[in-house]
Amino acid sequence: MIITVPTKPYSDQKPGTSGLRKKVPHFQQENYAENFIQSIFDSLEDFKGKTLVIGGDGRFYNREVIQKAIKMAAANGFGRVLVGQGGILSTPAASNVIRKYKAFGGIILSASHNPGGPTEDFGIKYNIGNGGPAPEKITDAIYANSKTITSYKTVDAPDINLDQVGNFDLGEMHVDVIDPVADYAALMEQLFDFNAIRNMFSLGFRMVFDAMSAVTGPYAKEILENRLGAAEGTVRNFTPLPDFGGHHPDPNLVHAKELYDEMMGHDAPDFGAASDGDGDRNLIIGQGIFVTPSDSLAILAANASLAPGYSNGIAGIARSMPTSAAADRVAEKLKIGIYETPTGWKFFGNLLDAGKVTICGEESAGTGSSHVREKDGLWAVLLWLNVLAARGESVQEIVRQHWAAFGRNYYSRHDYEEVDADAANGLMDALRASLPTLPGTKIGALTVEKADDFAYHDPVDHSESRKQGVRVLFAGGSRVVFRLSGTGTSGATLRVYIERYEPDSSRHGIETQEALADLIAAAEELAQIRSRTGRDTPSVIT
Ligand code: G16
Repeated sequence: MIITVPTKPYSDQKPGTSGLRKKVPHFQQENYAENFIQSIFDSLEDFKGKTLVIGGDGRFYNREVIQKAIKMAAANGFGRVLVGQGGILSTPAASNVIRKYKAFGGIILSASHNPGGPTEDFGIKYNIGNGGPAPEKITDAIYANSKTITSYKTVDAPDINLDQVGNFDLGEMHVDVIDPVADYAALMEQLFDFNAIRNMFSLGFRMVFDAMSAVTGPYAKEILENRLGAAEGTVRNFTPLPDFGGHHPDPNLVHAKELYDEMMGHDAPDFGAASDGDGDRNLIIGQGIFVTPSDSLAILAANASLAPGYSNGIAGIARSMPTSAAADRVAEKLKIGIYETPTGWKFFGNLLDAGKVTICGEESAGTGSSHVREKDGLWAVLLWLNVLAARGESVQEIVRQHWAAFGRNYYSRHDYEEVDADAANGLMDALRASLPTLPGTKIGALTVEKADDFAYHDPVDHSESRKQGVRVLFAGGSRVVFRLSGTGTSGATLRVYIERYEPDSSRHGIETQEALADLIAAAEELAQIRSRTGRDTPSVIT
């Protein structure tokens, strides 16, 4: 019953920062998803008879592609597929299942924080046996295969019933439909002091978690309300919807504005948090204070040993280059390694596998640890809860004390979305061309000390990744970074990352955009954003 279906290649299946992301109608083109999945399988070796994990964030088209992927896995010779009930597995839960059951790898269907629905976004990515996103060597091979593919293999069989936990046979292959939450919740119980957190809730600690009608709903309900005793109603928007209720499931200050406003208002709960479409990003807000992802990484790293899973300390910290240097100061104090990688969680995998780092984070609302090989939204929320329970202080107190001890890295990201791709590339080319002449240049009161295009040499496999973002570093430790997003699905998104280090605690109460005003002006002068993109203001400021 294995059938070989002739197909023609598509030229645009190059995986981006995190897999292939396109609009749903694009994925619905004839054989588009099948071509990409076959190209993944054709890039892998020695998987016959082995296990593949399949799951997704429940967005529109998830179920259809899961059925295709299961049948293609059977035809290509996998021995077993583990698939989440309802086709659901959050990205960190999928990473955990791959690791726990020693699977060969996994296919995760998600476009993360991008909107979902019949005309919105969809995505497919492949994770390797360590549970993490495939490294560039594999994504390059997938792209190469997608350009020459002539056929794909599938089986002629009815769809698997995804709605019930159970076992099925599909030809020679076994399919296990598994509870998507159980293994993940068990892992969280091992890492954190559930008794202390439960006790904090029982004493009246109030929290709001916005699951944004996306995949973390069932995980957060089970862990926060059922196991930790948070009041019913703590978890909002907990039913995963194929279109996320028409919202962007992006936990930032724009798309989680209601939560932000509530946390800034009178009688705010003690703690507010949210996660994204596929459950790997997080938003952390205390009463009257938003914690930037870069600060959250630094604070979690500094306090991790309060949680049982990290009580022996952490081996090192890794952050993506555009993430602020707040974590570097923690690493210095703890006398542990700090690694600066390109944007993309895949770059942390080698460092984690080699035991060089325990905690990783990115400015793009991602934090995680060696427990899986993906960033993990709910993990970050639980580590915060563990720290709050252990210290008995508010988020605001913990953040302010951290700044007083380490200095404050004022930080903001300005995004210009859906910019004309040629204009965005022209802007980056011009910046790159100006690099040699920038050092010594004065812009207002700022002097450029160094300027480069970030390149990464992986200390474990010695691979090189070039052109990962233009950095302009100013005397005194401030900087602006420019790069184009690798996750957008229409036009180009220019990201401008702005950072100033302020050691003086009497100057830690300034509004962020105000504290960064001269750097924001310098970014405009350096890149000519207005004239090149035709935009007066960023589309999103975080
Ligand atoms: C993905 C990657 C992250 C990256 C983020 C933003 O996150 O996994 O490592 O930081 O995209 O990338 P870019 O700046 O290229 O858009 P997610 O949550 O979308 O999977």
